[in-house]
Amino acid sequence: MLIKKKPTWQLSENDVTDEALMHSRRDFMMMAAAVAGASAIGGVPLSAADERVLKALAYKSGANDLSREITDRSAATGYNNFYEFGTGKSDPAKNAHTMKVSPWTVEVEGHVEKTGKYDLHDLIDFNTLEERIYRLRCVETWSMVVPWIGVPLSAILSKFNPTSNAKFVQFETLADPKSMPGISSRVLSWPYVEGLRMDEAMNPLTLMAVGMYGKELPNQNGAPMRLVVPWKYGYKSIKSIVKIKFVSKQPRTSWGGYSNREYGFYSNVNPEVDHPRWSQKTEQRIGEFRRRDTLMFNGYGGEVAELYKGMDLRKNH
Ligand SMILES: Nc1nc2c(c(=O)[nH]1)N[C@H]1C(S)=C(S)[C@@H](COP(=O)(O)O)O[C@H]1N2
Ligand SMILES: [Mo]
Repeated sequence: MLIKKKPTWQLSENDVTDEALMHSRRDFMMMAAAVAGASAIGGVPLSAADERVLKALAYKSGANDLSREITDRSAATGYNNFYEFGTGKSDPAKNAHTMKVSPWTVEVEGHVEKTGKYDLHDLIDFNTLEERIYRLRCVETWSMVVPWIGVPLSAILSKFNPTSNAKFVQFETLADPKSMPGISSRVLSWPYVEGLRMDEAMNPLTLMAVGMYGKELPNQNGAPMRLVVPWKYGYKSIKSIVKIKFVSKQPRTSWGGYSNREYGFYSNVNPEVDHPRWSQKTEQRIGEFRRRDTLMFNGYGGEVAELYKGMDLRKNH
């Protein structure tokens, strides 16, 4: 008999809702409801529309191991990698407010039937937002646990009807020299690009996030939409996406261009494969002093190990 394992982000049915958390999240829920066209909710508590959004977000806290380990919001929004705004960890929080995130247009190209330019709200159904508590692990050995809000990437990609030639998908970040002081530096190639194999992109764990901690994404975390690919190193989770391109060959990535030896295309979290400049066996949660053992696939092996069956994970690092 095939026993389907419960995904790690799915919380059990009898979890209790935490009132306090729920209230701090009202702003975002209201925004989501407003986007969904329910304009009559202003100030009226728990209208039908409000309730619907609340249900869609399915807030259940204190439920699994990860929710007990949630990183302080101030750490997750104040210690960032977003090189377009500088290479220092506090640069993005300082500089990213200059990026204009509304309106936001995304260009869809390549091997799909429905290429074109889409508004953010055509891509994401704000009625179906989910909260998922995921670990994020930077290649630089720090990690954090964040309550992300978003939709499965598969729900977005399938809208465009990919053809059988679409084997990989490439994503591109906004590159605006006026609002992004970091792109005058040649540290990476701009625009920032990343890619996934089609089956990785369609895996139910892969999330297109529009919010975190019950609110819209702060600019420094990749507003208005960014990927979260929890079994891969953080740099695969590309921010502020303006282009999605369906391609037949493994696409170029910005970090691969920086050093292919250090940053492979797959970039699965793997304690057994050292980064050329440091060991990846342990990691440190932001805000903790002790080091933890790094988990294969960042702890999501039950859901994704299958994708790499038969591949040499040292070669395909
Ligand atoms: N466009 C863009 N996306 C990016 C980056 C970047 O520099 N530019 N940095 C990546 C890296 S290295 C990490 S670890 C994560 C960090 O996400 P966070 O700042 O939300 O923690 O974003 C990733 N996405
Ligand atoms: Mo990173």
